[in-house]
Amino acid sequence: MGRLICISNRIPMGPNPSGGLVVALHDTLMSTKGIWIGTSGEIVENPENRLRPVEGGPFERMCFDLSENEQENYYFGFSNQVLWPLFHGRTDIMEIHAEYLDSYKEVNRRLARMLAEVVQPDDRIWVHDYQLLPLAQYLRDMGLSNRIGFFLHTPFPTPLALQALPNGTEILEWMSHYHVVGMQAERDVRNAMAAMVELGNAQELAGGFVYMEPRQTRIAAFPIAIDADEFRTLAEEQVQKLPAGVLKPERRLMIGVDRLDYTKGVPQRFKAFGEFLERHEDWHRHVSMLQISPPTREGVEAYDNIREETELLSGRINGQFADISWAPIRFINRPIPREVLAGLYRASDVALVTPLMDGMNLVAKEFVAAQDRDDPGVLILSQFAGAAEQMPDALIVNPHDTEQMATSIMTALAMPLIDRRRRHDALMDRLMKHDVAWWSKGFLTALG
Ligand code: GDG
Repeated sequence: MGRLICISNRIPMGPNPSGGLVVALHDTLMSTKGIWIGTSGEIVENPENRLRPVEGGPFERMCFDLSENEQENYYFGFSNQVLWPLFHGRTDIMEIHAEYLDSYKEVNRRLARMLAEVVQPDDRIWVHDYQLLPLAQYLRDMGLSNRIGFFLHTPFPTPLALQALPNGTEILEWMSHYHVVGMQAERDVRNAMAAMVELGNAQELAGGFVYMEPRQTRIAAFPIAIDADEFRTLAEEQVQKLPAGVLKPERRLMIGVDRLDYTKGVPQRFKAFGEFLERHEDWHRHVSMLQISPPTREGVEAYDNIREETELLSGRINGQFADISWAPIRFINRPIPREVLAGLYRASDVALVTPLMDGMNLVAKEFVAAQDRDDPGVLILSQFAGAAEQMPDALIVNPHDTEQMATSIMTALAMPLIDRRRRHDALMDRLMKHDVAWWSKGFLTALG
């Protein structure tokens, strides 16, 4: 059998992978013979039209550079100011410009040409995420007939939302060139299927297949996951090593971990905590929230705005409730090493995972995996995270409903051990069965 060629926008250049997609693919490639291809992260004046090998590492990697223009228009432009908001239900903040789309297509075409030089006839190709949707079509244009699959890490929009993008149906045509299109959740499969049929004149067939002349594609859910066993071991080791002062015996800890992104519902979470503190003066000084939010996509206006909004809110809540020995919110805008994160999850009593829309959300899974089975913490999870379909034993909340979230914080903090254990056992059971190996095996089996 040929190799597995995984392609994603970025590949990790350093030795310690972090981030959802990166960790999942790393684990997949460790167990399969394959190559990982993506951009290097370097911006150069005249990018070479050739993939170059990346030295070292446990498996083969190849990369290419982007020009400044491509970074602006393909990456920050069409990928992150059109597709990302569109796929997360934020059509109101899309920035539609013709040069964004042109560059998006051009980078994908350029990548297809470079790939055609290295792909062999029996290789299987696995394309990842919204930055690379047209890749299969351009590879087909170059005459490649390999098995090609696509996995979307974000949600898929409703047919109505898709119409906010001029020529949005082109996305459906791009998708039709893959043998398999993998989604995170059943809701995304339903949206994609509906869009194909209603807007793409396609025909739904049995077994999750859809026919768009002259090809058929399978659309199915493959919920991404983590190596729960490995993460639990890491958390067990690391909780011992947390620096003094992180934990206080008289104080409960709530944790939030999200890239600083407007989809993650951090303002809603802060407001709910403010509401909780209004309601429960007896909890002042006895609970604090640790919010870790490393910045991403800096320079894009919507990201500058979310940073300002969250800084303002956390400042206001701290100003209103803090006293000389306690501040309710610690808001950290830097990345924290993965192993420290694992220890922090385990040391926390409650996790707040409250996105307004999220493909899956691996933080929810990491938090559960990190818990001590004998004294587990409680997961508060948004109904709009893909993870909610698989994690009904979390406390499911609507992040727009501040009062309900404040009540859920109280429920979580007061939850008896027997209930915490019952919920945790149920969540952990599914995490162990449906781990990252199950995810990649499921997709690759479907790809054939
Ligand atoms: C996309 C989709 C989908 C976060 N802060 C730090 C840090 N992280 C790590 C977390 C987790 C990962 O980043 C975030 O993954 P998520 O799944 O929560 O969210 P996205 O980054 O938006 O990922 C998402 C995912 O792709 C996979 O398909 O689940 O829905 O949006 O692993 O732990 N890691 C370190 N320091 C930090 O400060 N080391």
